[in-house]
Amino acid sequence: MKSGTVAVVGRANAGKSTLINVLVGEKVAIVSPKPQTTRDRILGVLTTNNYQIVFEDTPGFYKARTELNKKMQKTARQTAKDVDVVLFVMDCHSGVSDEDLDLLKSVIGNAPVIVAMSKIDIMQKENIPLALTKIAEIDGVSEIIPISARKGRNVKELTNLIVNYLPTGSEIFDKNVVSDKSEKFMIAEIMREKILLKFDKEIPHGVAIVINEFELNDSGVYEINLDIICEKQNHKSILIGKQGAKIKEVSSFARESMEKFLGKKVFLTTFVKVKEGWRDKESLLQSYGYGKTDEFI
Ligand SMILES: Nc1nc2c(ncn2[C@@H]2O[C@H](COP(=O)(O)OP(=O)(O)OP(=O)(O)O)[C@@H](O)[C@H]2O)c(=O)[nH]1
Ligand SMILES: [Mg+2]
Repeated sequence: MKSGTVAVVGRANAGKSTLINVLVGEKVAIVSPKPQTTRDRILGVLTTNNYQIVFEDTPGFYKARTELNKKMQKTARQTAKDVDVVLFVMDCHSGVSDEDLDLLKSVIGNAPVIVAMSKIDIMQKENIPLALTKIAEIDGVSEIIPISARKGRNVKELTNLIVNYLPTGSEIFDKNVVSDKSEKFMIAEIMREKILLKFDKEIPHGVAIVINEFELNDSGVYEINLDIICEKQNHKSILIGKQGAKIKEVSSFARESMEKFLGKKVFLTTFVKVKEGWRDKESLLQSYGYGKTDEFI
């Protein structure tokens, strides 16, 4: 039996969470077309009779501005340190930039580094060899593999590559475990995912979700009550929309996903609240679950 941990790192929006969901075969992390979707380290676990791989999803590398951004960057950097393998996801569909290569160099350390060139389904075939060459020139890269999580291309091959680099050992998690996160966490994330999909990026980047109630009642229905915290009064008006139309629409969209995820009916109530500048306030960041700064040093 082989088992070990794999840090999945790369630029924001490279396709890390999409890839982990496909590798694990279940949705463990939310996905959106907007950069900075993932805010926490999320484990996705793949177990077979021969191996267990613990994938650690991370927030994508992005210019840090707010305290929340800085925490996210630390989470990613820290995760890349203490693992058996680093899986660097690089979206090469519009070419490989010097910045991509610098980021790649910055994660090269003791653990083997596998580069997954993502989104090859939207990449011009003739550009693949040049991208491969540029990456291969970086010292310390163990493997390079072009993949498409969306089309499932080379996903099995990537899994096999990873297994080659894992140490022999017993399972870290019980074989039925697919994630380290609770259902309650995923419910909050699903709400955030729908807000990411329905609003321009300034709004979702300033949103945090607080679950006040998450209970299965006697009739087998989940009663969920949550607050959508936003940063400004005008964001609140946008989130609510004319006569509450927007919040109704996004809540019903989220409820459907929550029902699918929980396999039960959901009764969802949502409130929009303003907490000015919460992304720069340590106490609020902590109360919304974004960890102490020094935890990640
Ligand atoms: N065409 C194509 N799009 C993809 C593929 N994988 C992911 N995407 C899209 O890329 C966007 C970003 O995907 P995510 O998985 O959220 O990216 P991420 O790297 O986790 O992003 P952050 O959490 O913000 O760092 C989404 O719109 C995905 O649907 C792929 O293989 N092909
Ligand atoms: Mg992500």
